[in-house]
Amino acid sequence: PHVTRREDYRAPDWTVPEIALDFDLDPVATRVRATLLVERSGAHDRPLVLNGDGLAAESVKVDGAEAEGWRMDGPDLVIPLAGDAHEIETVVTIAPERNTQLQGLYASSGMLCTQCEAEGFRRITFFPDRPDVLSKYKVRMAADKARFPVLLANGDPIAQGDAGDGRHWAEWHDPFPKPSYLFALVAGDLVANRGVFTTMRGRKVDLGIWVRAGDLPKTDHALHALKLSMAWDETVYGREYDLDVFNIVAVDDFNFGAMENKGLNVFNSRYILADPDTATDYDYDAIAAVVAHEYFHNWSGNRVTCRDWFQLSLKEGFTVFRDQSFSGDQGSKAVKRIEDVRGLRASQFPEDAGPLAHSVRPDEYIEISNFYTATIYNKGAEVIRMMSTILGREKFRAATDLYFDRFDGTAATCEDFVRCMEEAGGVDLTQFRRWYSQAGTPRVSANLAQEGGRARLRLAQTVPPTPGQPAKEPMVLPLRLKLFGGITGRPMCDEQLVLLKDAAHEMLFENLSEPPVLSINRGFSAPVIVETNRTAKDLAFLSAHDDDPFARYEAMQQLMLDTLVAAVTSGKGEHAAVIEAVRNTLLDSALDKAFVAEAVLLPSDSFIGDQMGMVDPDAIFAAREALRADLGTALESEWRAAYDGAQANRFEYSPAAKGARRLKTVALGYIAASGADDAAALAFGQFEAADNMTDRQGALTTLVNGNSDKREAALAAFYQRYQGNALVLDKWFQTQALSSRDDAAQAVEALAAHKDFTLANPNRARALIGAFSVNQRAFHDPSGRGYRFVADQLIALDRLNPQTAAKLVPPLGRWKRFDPARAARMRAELERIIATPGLSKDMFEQASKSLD
Ligand code: HT7
Ligand code: ZN
Repeated sequence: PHVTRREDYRAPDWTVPEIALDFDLDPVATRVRATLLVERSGAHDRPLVLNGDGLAAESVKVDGAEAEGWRMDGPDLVIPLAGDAHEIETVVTIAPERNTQLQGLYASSGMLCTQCEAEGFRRITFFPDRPDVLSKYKVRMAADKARFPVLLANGDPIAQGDAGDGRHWAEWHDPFPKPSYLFALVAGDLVANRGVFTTMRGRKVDLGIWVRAGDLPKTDHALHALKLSMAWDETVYGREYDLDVFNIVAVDDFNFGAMENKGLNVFNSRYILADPDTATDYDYDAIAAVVAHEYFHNWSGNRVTCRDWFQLSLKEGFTVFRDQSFSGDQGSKAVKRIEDVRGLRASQFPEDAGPLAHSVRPDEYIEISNFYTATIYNKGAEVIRMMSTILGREKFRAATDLYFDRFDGTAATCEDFVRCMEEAGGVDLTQFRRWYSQAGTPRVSANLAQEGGRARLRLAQTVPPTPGQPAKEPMVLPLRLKLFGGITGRPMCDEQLVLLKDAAHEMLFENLSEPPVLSINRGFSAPVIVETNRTAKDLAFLSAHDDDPFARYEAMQQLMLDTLVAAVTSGKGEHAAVIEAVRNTLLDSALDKAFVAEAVLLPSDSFIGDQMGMVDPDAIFAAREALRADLGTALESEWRAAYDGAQANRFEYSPAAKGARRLKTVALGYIAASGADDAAALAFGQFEAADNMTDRQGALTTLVNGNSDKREAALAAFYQRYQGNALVLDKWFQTQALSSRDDAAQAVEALAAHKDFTLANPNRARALIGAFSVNQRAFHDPSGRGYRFVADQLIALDRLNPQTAAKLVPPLGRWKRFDPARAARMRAELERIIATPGLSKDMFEQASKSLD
């Protein structure tokens, strides 16, 4: 397959200042007429090349006459042109109903919608489908009025009318030049939850959240989140919305979370629809975050877009950073930071440590959609966060103002962004740029040694080799640190921001009146792995006394990890220190319940595995279960008190009520782990009495992981209640796929044959296969049945939807971390995937790189 390289970037030969699209919409056969105004860029005699994917040109005209000499070059249309400016018209017919890839124009639950990022526009019409070709779009569409009463596209509605024969039409114009990946249209039988937002300069914007009629009551939360986001971007970044309308449409079949098309965001319905009965607190938070993310793209992505796809993190890393800050501002910043770091460690750190590791600005790809990764998004966000830490709040704002002003209406690069940071921040980021080019998670060792009344801190950093990058240079690591007195618990210095730039660095602390304890990487100021010489006593002390909530959480996690890793290695656990630290946290009434719930959760099986040279899934599971059981038993009365104290009365979506629910379910899990006789009854009681999905799913999870006779009853009742609700049925599949029981692999195989299981819907495929493949013990069943099952499913899914299939390959690529027998079985499945006739390039890239 063809490899695209960053160093081969060349500005476009032809630009397209304007395009008019005319759609005759029909699920079986949609005719698309495209009229492009093209202009030669620079002095050259190269022909116009219009990308296509699976298109056949029915007509090609140049300046109104049948074109001569055009040809197909593979999927692309090549037209020789004599002059410097021409009008090109092409006509193609496409079949939305047969589009199972969900890229381009496709049908979903009776509606027609588009997804063009990254290269889907070329499945709709011939066009230079690259992000640095910006055009003004005029769209006309006609469709059957009864089936598709609502016709939406980017920009502002211009006109609409009756077309006769039961059809109608609408015209939309978008005044802002945009790349083709931001094009969108939707046709369907939809209703809108409407709102109005008045911008900071007093302009009124009509908002609409479009869904099927029955889903309308579930759209208030998304609409509210949209208004909050619009206001937040004005206050925090000075960015105002620019069109008269902003529409969001929810669709059931979607490869990703959502899409930021100009003025017409298209969302996976799981990130729009919410009511207390069907959505968890996690869902509510995710909806607000994704609504914010897509809205923020209007500036970081749409007004300033990417020059090429290697710059993807320019818009994605920055926008994730923006949505994370927004979410932190809506509730507890500390808890949000903990959740984000937990996510980074669960998805990005393993990616950086495996065969698919790549830099934030990659150098090459086979299929760009494989690069919508945790590295581009989440590590990219950490890179922006570090620059904001180095610059400080005011200079960072000056730098983003400069960036938006300078590059408004253009396609920019990561380098452009960093230069704005340097200019407005008055800093030199030459070495910092390595964050864009070097893959791998840096490791920092921090050793504090007391020498009488002084203490010496020795810092050192290394960056591990990654595929194609055997040797690394030192990075710039902004480390927020502080010392506490180990006896009094008092701070011994102000917090310092240390920029570690060299491979090794020493710091001296003088006049210390008591033994110091080191608090480092506070707030997770750098996305690194820190190893320290802190003892269990130091960590327990910090978990109770550190004044940075993240560092406090981190100390507890480290204590738990050290305990678990020691237990896995030695076969027996010494749990007293963890039990005492958890008890102190549970009894600290000054702490917010959401924080307590996070702090007392044990690291996941996978995260424990990530600390070990060779992962032993069964030993890890056993060690973790033993610690859970001991925590449950030793602190049973504290868990019961926490459980009772966290009983929220009636459902309310507020930080305090969410925290209470979270702690309640964590406590329930520990009560069950204690083996208490009444645990299943307690869980079933919560399941039945719940007035919200958080409590209901929390109780279901506890029951599903256990062996009581209430298990099947709860699963059956849940299924019965939510049979017609696809998003909730996803939870039913997912909870079982994540089960910690011995029979999880068997159960998942059976669920794949369930009448409600389908690979055609990405959410359903991810709920079963995606969830199962992160269930460490079940997926890595020594028999290899987990690997075989996932490979079978991925091969089948690839025929329908290569993008979604390819995203599920990485767990099979972690074979190097497992024993030779498991590794051989995992490799064998990867080889079987690669040998499959007709494999997509998406899957080929992921599976073949995973074998290296
Ligand atoms: N920018 C959007 C990316 C996206 C996407 C990428 C590949 C295939 C399908 C897709 N749907 C949306 C989402 C975002 O980051 O906001
Ligand atoms: Zn995005």
